[in-house]
Amino acid sequence: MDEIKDSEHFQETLYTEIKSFFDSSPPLKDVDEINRKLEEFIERNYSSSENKTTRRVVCVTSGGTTVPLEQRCVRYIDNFSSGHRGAASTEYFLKAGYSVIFLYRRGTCQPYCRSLPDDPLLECFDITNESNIGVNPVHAEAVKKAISEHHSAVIKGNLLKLPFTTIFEYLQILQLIALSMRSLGSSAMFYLAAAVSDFYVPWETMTVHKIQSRSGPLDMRLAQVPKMLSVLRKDWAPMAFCISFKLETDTKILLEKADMALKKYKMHMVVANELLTRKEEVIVVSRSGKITVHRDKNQPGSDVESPLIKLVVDRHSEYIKDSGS
Ligand code: 9Z3
Repeated sequence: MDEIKDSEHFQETLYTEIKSFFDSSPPLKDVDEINRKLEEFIERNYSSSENKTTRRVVCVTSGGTTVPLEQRCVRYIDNFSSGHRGAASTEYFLKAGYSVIFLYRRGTCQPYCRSLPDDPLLECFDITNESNIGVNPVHAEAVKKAISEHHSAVIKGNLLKLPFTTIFEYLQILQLIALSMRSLGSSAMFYLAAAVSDFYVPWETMTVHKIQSRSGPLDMRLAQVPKMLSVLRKDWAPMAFCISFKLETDTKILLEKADMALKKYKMHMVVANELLTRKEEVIVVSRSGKITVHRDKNQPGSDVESPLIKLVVDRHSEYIKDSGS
C-alpha cells in the first residue's frame, strides 16, 4: 500500500515539475513550422507503406543540450557530446529501411559527413580559376557519397532534420515529435542518444543581462531537469519502442543506473556506455539480459553503431510482432 502511495506521489510530483518546466520555458520561435514539417513527414510515412503496413519511423536524438546562464545568453553550460553516435546510427537506420527524425544539436556531427575532414568547406574545395570552385580530388569520393546519400534520404522524404541548442528547445521539440509519432503505434521508435543536461537554471530565476564579474565569485543554484522519459513512455507515445542511453565514467555505477532506467522509466532497452570506451563497446540492457556489443576490430573503419543498430532493429521487429500490428 505504501509502495503504491509512494509511486502515486512520485508521479504527481513529476507531473508538477514537468508542467512548471514547460510553462516557464521560453516559447519555441518556430513551433508552427516544426509542427507543419512533422505532420507532413508522418503523413508521408504513414501512407507510403508499400505492403499496407506503416513504415517504421525512429526519432534519433543527438548531441548535447546547453543550459543558458543568462536570458540574453552570453554564457552557458555544455557537455562533451559530438553527435557522432546519433549521426552514425541515423545512417544505419536509413539503410535498414527506417525513416528518421534527426533531432540534433546545431553544429554537431551530421549523417553522411563522418568521413569528411573537420572543416569540409575549406579542406574539400579548391579555387580552380577566377570563377570556379572544384572538389579537391583527395576528398572527391567522400564528398560525392555524402551529397548523394544525404540528398537521396531527404528527397525521398525519409530524413527530417530538426535542430536544437538549449535544454528548453530540446525538450519542447521532443514532446512535439512524440505527440506526432503517436499515430504510428508500435512502428515508432525513440533512440535517445542526446546527452541531456541534468541541471538547469529556470527561466524565471535567470538574470536577463550578462552576469558581471565585478560582483565577485558566482554562486548559482541549479534546479533538476525533470525526467521526461517516464511521460514519454506513459503519455506522449505509449506504444513506441523506447531506447535510452546511460553514460557514466564508472562501470559499476553505469550498470546499476542502466538497470534502474530500464525499470523506473519502463524503457525497452538501455544502452550503457562508458566515456572512454564508448566508441569500442556498449552494453545493451533489456528485460532479457545484458549483451555487450563491440566494434569489429578486424574491420578497418568499423564502428560500434553498425552491430548496435542491427540488434535494435531485430528487437523492434519482435516488439512489433508481439504487439500484433
Ligand atoms: C550517450 O550515452 C551517447 O551514447 C553519447 C554519444 C553522448 C556518449 P557522442 O555524441 O557520444 O558520439 O560524442 N548519451 C547519454 C544520454 C544521456 O544523457 N542520458 C541521461 C543520463 O545518462 C539519461 S536520459 O543521465
